[in-house]
Amino acid sequence: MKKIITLIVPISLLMVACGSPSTDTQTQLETAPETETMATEENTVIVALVSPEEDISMGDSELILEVQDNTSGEVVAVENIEVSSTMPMEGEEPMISKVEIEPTETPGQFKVKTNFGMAGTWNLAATVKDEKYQGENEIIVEVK
Ligand SMILES: [Cu+2]
Repeated sequence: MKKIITLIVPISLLMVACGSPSTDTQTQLETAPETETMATEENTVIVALVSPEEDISMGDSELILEVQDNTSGEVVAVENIEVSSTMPMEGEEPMISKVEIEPTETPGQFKVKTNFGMAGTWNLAATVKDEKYQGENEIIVEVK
């Protein structure tokens, strides 16, 4: 009889021990993500290609990129963006093109000069580092 009792007691202790921490985790999950989402959505921007709207040809190219609020799509007047222009190549190093960026008269819009040396898919990797706004995205360009 004594043996059976000692076996039952440790099991019920284990069940109690497993039960209480999981309720703690649940309350933490309910509060934490809410504040995180609010903080990032307010400050996240993307860089979008606004011109040219038509096909882009091989060779020297002049593009207009615009920094936009990730939620509303409105132009955000940041002062600087970084852009790299690369083409992934099968079995080789990616092709990398020189990129020149100048601000335009419209705040939040930038003139980007690059050279697409080959027809196909190019990636423009854009980064915004601003005191208030942050964003990083890729613009895929199909060069004809
Ligand atoms: Cu290539």
